[in-house]
Amino acid sequence: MEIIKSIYQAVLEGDMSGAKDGVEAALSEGLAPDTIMQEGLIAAMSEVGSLFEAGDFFVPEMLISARAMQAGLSVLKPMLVASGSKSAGKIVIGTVKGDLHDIGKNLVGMMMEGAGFEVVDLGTDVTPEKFVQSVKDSQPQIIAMSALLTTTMSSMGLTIKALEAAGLRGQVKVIIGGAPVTNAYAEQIGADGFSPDASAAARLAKSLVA
Ligand code: B1M
Repeated sequence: MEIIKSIYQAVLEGDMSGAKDGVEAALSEGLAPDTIMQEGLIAAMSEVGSLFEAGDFFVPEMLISARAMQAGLSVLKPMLVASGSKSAGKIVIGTVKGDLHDIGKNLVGMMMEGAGFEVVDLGTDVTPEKFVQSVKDSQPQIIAMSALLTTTMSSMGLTIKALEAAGLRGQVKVIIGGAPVTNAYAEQIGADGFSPDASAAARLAKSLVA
């Protein structure tokens, strides 16, 4: 599809207005938001990752591609979030300490909102202490943590330990995700669940509060 190709290209080139206009055009052509997201935005970001690994892209290029992707996503957000008014529960979400990647986390937050959850977004570089404090302040049913770096994943386990130490582990479910995270890792650190993508994360959250 021509329009999907142009969105893909805009993200690859870090063209924010191209990505935004492309998504708007794709929606007016009647393409499904999920197709636009998966085949246009996410596919392009994964190509950016491959180019970075190959040494053809550097951090600045990765960053401007990420901004273009966010611009496209902001157009899709109302469609991804269109939901009923009754709250399914409250979720605190954040990217763990030392990690600044937030596109996947934002996508998970949007899908959670779409599934009817109230979402408290702590942003990026969230310390275990901040997650613990958020449980005291916001009383969520679920904490969702995202990590994109193998070097920051360990903060997920540390956060679970900090919740235990604060005597709060029993009152909140912990779910995790992000490119390097696996189900085996979730089991290893005692999380309540793992999901490989944002839609699966929303389904998992629903099942945990059912
Ligand atoms: Co970074 N980076 N980056 N980066 N970056 C990766 C992750 C990397 C794999 C690239 C590579 O080498 N191929 C690599 C990590 C290697 C590793 O640890 N194994 C890497 C590196 C090395 C780095 C730096 C160290 C580079 C440097 O400075 N030398 C640096 C670290 C900075 C830091 O965090 N402290 C860095 C910086 C950056 C930018 C700032 C430039 C930018 C981030 C901008 C931003 O997020 N605002 C960036 C980007 C864009 C990437 C890539 C290219 C794309 C990530 C992305 O947004 N993907 C990435 C390569 C790649 O992943 N292919 C890469 C799209 C997004 C939708 O997918 O986040 O995986 P993702 O989310 C998915 C699922 O994982 C899941 O749902 C989402 C989709 O449905 N999910 C969850 C995510 N979180 C979840 C939580 C859940 C459930 C599911 O909770 C329940």
